[in-house]
Amino acid sequence: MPLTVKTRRKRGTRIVVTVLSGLLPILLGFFILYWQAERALSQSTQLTAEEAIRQFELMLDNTAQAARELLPLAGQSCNNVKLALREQVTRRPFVRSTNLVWADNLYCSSLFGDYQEKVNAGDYTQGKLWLMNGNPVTPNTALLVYRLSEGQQGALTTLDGYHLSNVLRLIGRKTVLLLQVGPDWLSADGKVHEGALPTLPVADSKMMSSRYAFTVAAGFPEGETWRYMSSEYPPLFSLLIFFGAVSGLIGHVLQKRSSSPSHELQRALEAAEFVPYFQPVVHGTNKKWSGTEVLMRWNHPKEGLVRPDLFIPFAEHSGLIVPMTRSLMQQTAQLLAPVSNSFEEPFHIGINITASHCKDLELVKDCREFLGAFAPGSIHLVLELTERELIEPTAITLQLFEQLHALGVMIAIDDFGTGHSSLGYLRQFNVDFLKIDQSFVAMIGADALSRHILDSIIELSAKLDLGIVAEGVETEEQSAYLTAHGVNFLQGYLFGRPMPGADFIDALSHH
Ligand code: G
Ligand code: G
Ligand code: MN
Repeated sequence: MPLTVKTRRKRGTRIVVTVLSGLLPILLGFFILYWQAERALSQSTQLTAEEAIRQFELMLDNTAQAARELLPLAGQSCNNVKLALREQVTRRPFVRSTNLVWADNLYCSSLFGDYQEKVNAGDYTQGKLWLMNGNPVTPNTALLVYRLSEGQQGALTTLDGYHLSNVLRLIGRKTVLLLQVGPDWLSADGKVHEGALPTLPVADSKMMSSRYAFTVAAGFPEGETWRYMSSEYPPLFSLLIFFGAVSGLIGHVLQKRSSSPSHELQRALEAAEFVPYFQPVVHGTNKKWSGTEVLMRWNHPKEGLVRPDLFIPFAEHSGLIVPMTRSLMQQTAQLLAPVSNSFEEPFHIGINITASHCKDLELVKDCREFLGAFAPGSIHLVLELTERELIEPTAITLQLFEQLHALGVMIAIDDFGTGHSSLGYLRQFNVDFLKIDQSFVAMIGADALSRHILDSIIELSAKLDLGIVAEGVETEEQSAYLTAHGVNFLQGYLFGRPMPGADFIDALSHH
């Protein structure tokens, strides 16, 4: 079944597709927001690192200035210069101590005066900076030493780690900031660590000073991206969820539409998948072909040839039966019109019509076009209306049948005997033929009651002067019985099965 089974089979997939089409924009939007948050954070760490570098450079300028002023004094006796050393400490906010060096020997200090200590230039990065973890006076307190030397002369000025860690702490705020000098680095808690700078978990950025030999690292602790997103993006999240819901809904509706029977029928109609099959109707007397019934088939690309019982109800429900029948009539006219001059007497072409065709007068136009395709008088167009759904005699239907009658279109009541049409009904709609339902024909020779009904129908149609067609004739016995009882026309497998147009044209030339 091309229409019903498919929709059921796809139900699970449909839900999955709906959920996916809802989730996709949410996930996509989420990734974009995540990426945006990372960018914002890494911009922020870069700015912080730049600011920290600026601050450290200012402090080092201050410290370096002290060293520059003291350097010329190196070599003089400590007693002569120690006041000058202390003056720098007092005057310069970031200078904690000053020392003079002669021939790599620290011999005078602002703190102790005369003093003796070896100075090893290799301890200083690029000969200039040394981040120490305290000295004998203040062990375990960070200290940054600035070294200036020229020939035998040298000056060492120190910067208290307290200022450095203050910068790391205050500029950083939420950002983690680290200061690296040579093989050591300082954290905001004022501790000195050995080794390379660690990589910070989020938005790690490292920046070198262009003027002094130090590097600053800035970054965020683990999970900062999520924290940032949850504090900055709630309105965007609501928007995402809204988009997801809309997109899921659209996905749902689109699928429902594309898998709905009427959508599938519409597609098939546009793809010209509905084709006419032809079953011959023969004269009761000489068994010559007197006409044909046009039967719709759906040439489905996957399911193969589909019988009309399986899709006509959907077509009626969606209103597509009207354009589908129109297409069937056009194809029939195209096939049969070229051979219509070989018809010795008007050839009966039966088209099945449902009650939904009779809601307006469009059918008149279709019939006029159909008849116009044939040589005048070469055919009779017979509209077959099933007795199972009777047409209500409204103003519009009566007008419709009047106009059809005027066009010369004939009316047959199909499946006669299975419904309950009255004599008045047959008259009102100007009926020309009764088609006896095949269930009665099948009972010939088997069931006395059915045969009785059959006989009554034949008798009735003779009295009303209606033509009579017997359907579903399969055996010689049935054929003989019907002919003997004066049935005008016979239709059934005994004379021909429904066949494609080309086969029908071919068979027609042999009759
Ligand atoms: O030949 P077959 O088995 O296809 O016919 C099955 C049923 O479908 C019959 O009741 C027949 O009247 C109906 N049918 C066949 N073709 C058409 C058509 O073009 N329009 C309508 N409304 N019914 C059709
Ligand atoms: O309802 P309507 O009469 O339009 O439909 C004709 C239906 O009867 C079609 O489905 C057609 O294929 C079928 N049919 C035609 N001739 C025979 C026949 O001899 N035996 C049987 N069983 N079905 C037939
Ligand atoms: Mn029919």
